[in-house]
Amino acid sequence: MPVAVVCLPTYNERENLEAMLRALGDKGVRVLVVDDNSPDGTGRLADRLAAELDYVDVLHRERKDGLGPAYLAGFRRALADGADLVLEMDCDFSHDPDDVPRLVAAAGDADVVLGSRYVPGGGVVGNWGLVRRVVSAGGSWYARVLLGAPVRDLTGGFKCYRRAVLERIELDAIESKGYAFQIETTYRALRAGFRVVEIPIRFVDREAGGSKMSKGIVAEAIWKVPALRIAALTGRL
Ligand SMILES: Nc1nc2c(ncn2[C@@H]2O[C@H](COP(=O)(O)OP(=O)(O)OP(=O)(O)O)[C@@H](O)[C@H]2O)c(=O)[nH]1
Ligand SMILES: [Mg+2]
Repeated sequence: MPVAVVCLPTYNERENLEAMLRALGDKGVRVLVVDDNSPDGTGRLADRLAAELDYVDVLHRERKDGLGPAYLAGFRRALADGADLVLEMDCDFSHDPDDVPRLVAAAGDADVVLGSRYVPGGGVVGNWGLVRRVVSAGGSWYARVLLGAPVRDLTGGFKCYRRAVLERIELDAIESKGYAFQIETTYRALRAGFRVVEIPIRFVDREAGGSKMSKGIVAEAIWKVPALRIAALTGRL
């Protein structure tokens, strides 16, 4: 059995964390909570749960610094701890813990597995407004066209990487923080020749806790995508 570590970034997820950790308990994975010193005490709750649940570890960071840096810190820790597979997942139940074994299984045959909303069988469920839907679907379309990447869902954050991918894609060079982080990691994997597959997921809008989406995250993705393309065309990526 490969050692699979789910990196679970949290910022003010007190209402979701315990249920999420317990739901992951029978999935055959370890969980690494990466908390950015959440003002709501998520980090303390994570420590308490880690003391009880032997499959849970916690990485504390000093301040909120965006999803990308939190994931990079989590990836490095997971690799150092011997992970064969490293997963990304949100803590707000938008990603269904029951889908985790499907991502892990699909990694038997692929280097990167993307939980995808935009392949047949996938979708967005719940009360996402028109703006969120257009930003999400439009963002994936924009990135796919500009990068020429044969991937339908480039902005999703439910992913599974084989260890070799994270060892190869120059984590130190990644500065993206939001959606752009998801685009950049998948694009780097494709550029390095890794096999990327998409499996359908149903993405559910969060019910508890607040969104950390911001205009800055969208703006970063808008300029970062052409910047990535230029870096690739000029041999820097
Ligand atoms: N450690 C850390 N986690 C973060 C940060 N920003 C967001 N997260 C976590 O990353 C996951 C995804 O963030 P969300 O707020 O759900 O962002 P989103 O999914 O784009 O937006 P909504 O779900 O629509 O609100 C959640 O588990 C958040 O708690 C951050 O700066 N640091
Ligand atoms: Mg979310």
